[in-house]
Amino acid sequence: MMKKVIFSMLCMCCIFPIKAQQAELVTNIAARSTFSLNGLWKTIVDPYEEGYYDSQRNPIKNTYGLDKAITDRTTLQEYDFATDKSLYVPGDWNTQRPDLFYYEGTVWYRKYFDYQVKNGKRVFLYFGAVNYEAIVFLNGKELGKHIGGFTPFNFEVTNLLKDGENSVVVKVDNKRIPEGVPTIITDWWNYGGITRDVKLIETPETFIRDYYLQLKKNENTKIEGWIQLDGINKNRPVTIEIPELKIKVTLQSDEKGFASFEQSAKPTYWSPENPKLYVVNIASGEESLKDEIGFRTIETKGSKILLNGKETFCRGISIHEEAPIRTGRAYSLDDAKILLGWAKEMGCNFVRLAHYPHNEHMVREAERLGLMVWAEIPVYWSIHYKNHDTYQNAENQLADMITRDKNRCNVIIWSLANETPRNKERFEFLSKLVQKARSMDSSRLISAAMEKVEKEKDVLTVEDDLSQLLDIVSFNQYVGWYDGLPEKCDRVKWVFPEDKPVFISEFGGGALYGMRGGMTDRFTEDFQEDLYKRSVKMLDQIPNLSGTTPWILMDFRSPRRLLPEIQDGFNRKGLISDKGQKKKAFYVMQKWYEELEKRYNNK
Ligand code: GCB
Repeated sequence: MMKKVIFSMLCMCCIFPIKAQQAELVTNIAARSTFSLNGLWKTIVDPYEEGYYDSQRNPIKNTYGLDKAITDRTTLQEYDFATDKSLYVPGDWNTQRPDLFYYEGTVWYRKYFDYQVKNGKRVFLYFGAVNYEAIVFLNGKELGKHIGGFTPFNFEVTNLLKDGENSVVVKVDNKRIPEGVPTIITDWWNYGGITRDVKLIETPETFIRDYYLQLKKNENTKIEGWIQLDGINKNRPVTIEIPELKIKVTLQSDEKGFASFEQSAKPTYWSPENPKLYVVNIASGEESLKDEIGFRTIETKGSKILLNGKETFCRGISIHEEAPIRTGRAYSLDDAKILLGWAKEMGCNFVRLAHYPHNEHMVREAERLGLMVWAEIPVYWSIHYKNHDTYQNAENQLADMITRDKNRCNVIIWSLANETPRNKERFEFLSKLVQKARSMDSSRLISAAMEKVEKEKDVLTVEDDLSQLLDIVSFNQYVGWYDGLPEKCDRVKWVFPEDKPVFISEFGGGALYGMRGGMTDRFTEDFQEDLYKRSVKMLDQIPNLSGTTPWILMDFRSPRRLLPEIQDGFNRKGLISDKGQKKKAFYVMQKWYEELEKRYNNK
């Protein structure tokens, strides 16, 4: 088990990074033998970080991570997990306890679990996500730290687990920091906590840690892939089987546990109309992992996006990872089913999972439902472009997102940033991220949500050097909301010098469900409906337009939205309210997407 050294290096022929801060990421958790640590955890709210630092802010020896119990009353100890309150995991703390609604800082989590140590097994402690910084202890030993609120991480704990009762403690800190990714200002709620599943993963001593299997770019009659084993006995046979395609390949991994292959195949392509997935079995030694994998091609040609060689229009919607109806951070398959079910009802074939990697249920369920995905990292607004650690943090989040989701054929776009101000440092920062994304995955499209400019009165365009590095010209625009009134949509002209697909990654405006009024009365459903009608007409005039993801599917909590009785802490640009009620504009999109579907089917 490696820990605490923060560096990354390239691993053999595969270009996926090894991060030594934690053990390298174990993927496809759903297919593995796991032991859930979800449920109630004991917690201590620790705004001054008493449990970790002394008064001079030096780490203390007697940290809460040691999980000491008060056994006799002569002991002076000023914390006690046993008698303190609990929180449910997975889940944000803000919506579980009224006293934590606005809380930003440290909360300690502690869970006891019984475990039976098994010979010949390795064990990893896995977290789907913790927002924002996690320091993890097992049986009093500090395992390491993870930074970034939306990506998974794991530590090997094989030699630290005890037979019988074990204690895991996590110091979770969601304080916003200027050099963080994201930085201190975002337009979403900074939900704190262990927000996704926690598991122990059991593996054989040598096991299949990761693998890649997709259609080969530009050679769509071949499936290519690689397998990465982890353990002492790495040099051994690995079998890949796709029974429905009658494929069975046996490879010999090299001394580093790596094996790659290419195989001719004629799979039925995955598409929104037919989201075909194939059962894939990968086996080595005593282990066998099952996945469901789809095959498709994705490319751009001039101003078109081609899916399986056919021009496609991405009929999308932006979605935050916000729980439907109950509000709070979404994490479950049920949440995913509701959110994506609404997208399907709107007529979508595409979703933008904004503004950070969503939980794995969202991506996998979207794949089953035939929804293409734009996946993104929280390089949002004004982060610290000159700061090397900020860059490394962003790159780690990107690498972890790609590592987790690289086998999901529905992910067609990795997006690297949202509305970042144009300047030299930002360009260098994002150029490096583009290179990183392409080096890890050259098969998908790379994008970023840029901003529009008005180059002369009513003439709109995108003027951003970054777009030369991207596969599509994607940008957010709020003509009719932040920029004038909806009638402005009727008179503007859009021009795009580059021959690339144009993608509008945000547009829209706010409305409180049920609030009615004139068409120019802000926050009424009538205003929002009119804005959508005019926006759709305007967008229909853009010849290169290849997709849109209006902002946003559902109202979501944001501390920046303070208008009493209307916003009350919610960004109201949802086409659906936080209680699940559809606003009038929802049906404008539904109608337009129905027309677009027909139009593109007839091409
Ligand atoms: C944007 C941001 C998004 C905001 C939205 C808004 O441009 O990308 O995060 O929530 O506008 O509602 O202002």
